[in-house]
Parts: sequence; C-alpha cells; structure tokens
Amino acid sequence: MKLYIYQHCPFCLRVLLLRGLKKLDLPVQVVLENDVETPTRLVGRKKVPILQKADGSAMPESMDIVRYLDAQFAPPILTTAERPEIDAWSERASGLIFRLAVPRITRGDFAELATPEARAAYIEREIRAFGDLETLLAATPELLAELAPLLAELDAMIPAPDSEFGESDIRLFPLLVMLSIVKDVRLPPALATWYNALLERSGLDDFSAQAQ
Ligand SMILES: N[C@@H](CCC(=O)N[C@@H](CS)C(=O)NCC(=O)O)C(=O)O
Repeated sequence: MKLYIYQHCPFCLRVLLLRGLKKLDLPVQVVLENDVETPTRLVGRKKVPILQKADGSAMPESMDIVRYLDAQFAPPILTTAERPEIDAWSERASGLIFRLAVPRITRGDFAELATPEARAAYIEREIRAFGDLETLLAATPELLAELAPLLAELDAMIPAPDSEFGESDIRLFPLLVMLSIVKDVRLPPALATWYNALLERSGLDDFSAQAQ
C-alpha cells in the first residue's frame, strides 16, 4: 500500500493522524503541486489524499481512507460516536482558519512546493480559491480577533485527552495543525492539552517550526 499526499493538506493530515496513532507501516509519497498526471492516473482527478491498495486499486476521499485503514488494521481506534458540537465547530471555523493559514503555507517549506513550478501552481490554485493573498495576510489582526472567541468556545467543549477517539477528532485535529503556522495563535489550555497529546501519540510534527 502507499499513501499519496501534500504535507500541508488538511484532508491528508486526517489520514496521517490515523496512520501515526495506529503506527501503521504505510509508505507516504508527496506529490508535487504541479503534478497533475500522478493523481489523475490513480483516481481520475487532481486531488489527494489517495490510498493505493495492495491490489493496485486506488481509493480517494480522506474519510473513506481513514475508515478503511481503521477497519483493516486491528484494533480499531475510531471507537466513539461522532461529536456533533465539535463537527459544527470545525465547519464554522474552517473558512477562517484557511484564510489565516493558506497565505503562510504558500510561502512555507513543504515537499509538494519543492520546485518553483510547483509553488507557482499552488499559489495560483489558492488565489483562485481565496483571492489576493497579500490582502489576506494584511487582514491577520482582524482574523485573529475573530478566531479568539471561537477557540474559547472550543476549549469549553474539547474532550479530555484520554477519552475515546472518533471521526470528529480526526476532522478537528488538522485544523489546529494548520493554525500552527500562524505565529500569534495561542491555544487555550484544555485545547492545547488535547492537541499536544495527539501530536505526541501520533509522532506527527505540526507547522510551528515555520510559523510566520
Ligand atoms: N473531499 C476530499 C478533499 C481533498 C482535497 O480537496 N484535497 C486538496 C488538497 S488540500 C487537493 O488535492 N487539491 C488539488 C487541486 O484542487 O488541484 C477529501 O476529503 O479527501
């Protein structure tokens, strides 16, 4: 089996989190942002993550891959029911988190941006999605002011780090990894405890070493 990803991609981070928590021996290949051929050959479109299975077939869609890998390799770790309040938070906050993280990711050190052509392709894709990235960066203080009460809300509902784990946790974690590239974000205490426990248990690095 092989997993195709971009390092910055929050959907890929869902699979990487599960892989890390379960200590799966699953090779990872980073696809360059301007490599249209590889993902299109595998799943007919330019989207990652993609899981290439042992029989050569390829599976797209992060949550399908997460569920497949969890079922395939015992013991399952997705054991708790979904947490609708956490999912609602993730949906509500993701646009804001993307607007803070994306302009910084375009300047970041990620393997999918290793060539000038790959970085240019990524920047073009994000400008199409978010408009002018310099304008977004300049809006950082307002975006951070919007984020603070949302983080406080999440802090009040975050589960204890040793409580059962489930799909809502898988969807939330990558949003906090994206926020780690934003220099002036401090997670409130319960949230920081939950996040750091998952980072440690999964062995993943977040983006804080290159926070801007
Ligand atoms: N619903 C998909 C979304 C995957 C997705 O949007 N991946 C982005 C990277 S974050 C992608 O590959 N975009 C490439 C492109 O649009 O060119 C999933 O959950 O796996």
